[in-house]
Amino acid sequence: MTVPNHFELLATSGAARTGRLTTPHGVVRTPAFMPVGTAGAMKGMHWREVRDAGADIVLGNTYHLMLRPGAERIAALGGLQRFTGWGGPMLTDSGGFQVMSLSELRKVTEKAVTFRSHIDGAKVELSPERSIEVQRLLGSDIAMQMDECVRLPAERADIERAMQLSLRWAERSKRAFEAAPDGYMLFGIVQGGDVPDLRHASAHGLTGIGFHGYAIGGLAVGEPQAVMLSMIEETAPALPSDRPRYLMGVGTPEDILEAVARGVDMFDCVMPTRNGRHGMAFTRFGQINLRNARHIDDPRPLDEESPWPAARSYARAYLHHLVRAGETLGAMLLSEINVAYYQELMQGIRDAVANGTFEDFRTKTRAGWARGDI
Ligand code: PRF
Repeated sequence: MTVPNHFELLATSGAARTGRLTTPHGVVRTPAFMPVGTAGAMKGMHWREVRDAGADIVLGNTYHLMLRPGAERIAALGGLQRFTGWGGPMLTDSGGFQVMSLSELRKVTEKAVTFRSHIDGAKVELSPERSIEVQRLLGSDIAMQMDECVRLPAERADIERAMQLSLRWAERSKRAFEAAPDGYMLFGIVQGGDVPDLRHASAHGLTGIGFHGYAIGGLAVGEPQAVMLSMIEETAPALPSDRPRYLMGVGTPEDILEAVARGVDMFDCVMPTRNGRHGMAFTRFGQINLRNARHIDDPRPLDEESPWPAARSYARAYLHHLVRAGETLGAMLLSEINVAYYQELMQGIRDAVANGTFEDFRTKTRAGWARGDI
């Protein structure tokens, strides 16, 4: 059975693309950056600010939400969009990746992963079928297949075993998803580490199964940026050009710009909010560490030309003070400033691709970051 396509490609500029992805809870403009609201909240931000910053879609996590408050409970309360008040499109990650990074005593078998909850130590089993069921209960607009991601560097044999297991889990995920209502989507995930032929085999296998969109997983897991970019170059052209491509867990503004240049349409990362909580600001002039003593008497805003009010109004001296004093407001302001900067970047990318001037935008944006904060 063919999988309906909810993605419309609007324009390309080189390998860069811009398009629209229509979900049950609204339209997503691509290239899109999804801020991460792991446990049903954007840390340090109101949903209103996330929306005003320009985000069309946010990411939630199966792993966290199934453990607390529980998928069946969220379903009874009207689904994740209603439960949280976000209301808009949501993509959920499938859980396997979070099990590997957060929980103890994990065991991977053909059938499922078993692990102990990082919250209360309870033993939990997560299979590809249960992951799809949880994501359906959450009401996720875009569900992800369960996969196994191997950290790099790794042996080819280990990368290959995890890639093949992920392909078998992709088939089971697709079968489990088949009864989903119209408009809801399931994405497959390419694995294969830093080995080109394994990347090709994974992309080919997933395309044969057929998904609404395709993610590139298993990158930004310890390899140099050049390896990540060359793996994207191997993988993106092997995926159907009429479907969205999503690079999971990436990254810095530079990573995003370079991945767009290689044909990627969607991204997620904790970086804008997490780094914001640690006193870092993302700007057109690169990253600025507000903890640094050089800001203590600086009356200038972070960027007087920013479209985001907090980035052009608060003095660097004040942000420095808030960060040093450990004030909650410092983390909140830097989180909104960073999420807004990421969205400003994505809007700039979308406009440039639509105008056919992406190369020029890429050069100028990189020059701004390289110029640094002066
Ligand atoms: N798989 C899943 N989620 C992920 C990844 C992956 O490979 C990554 C790797 N960067 C981040 N999040 N399911």
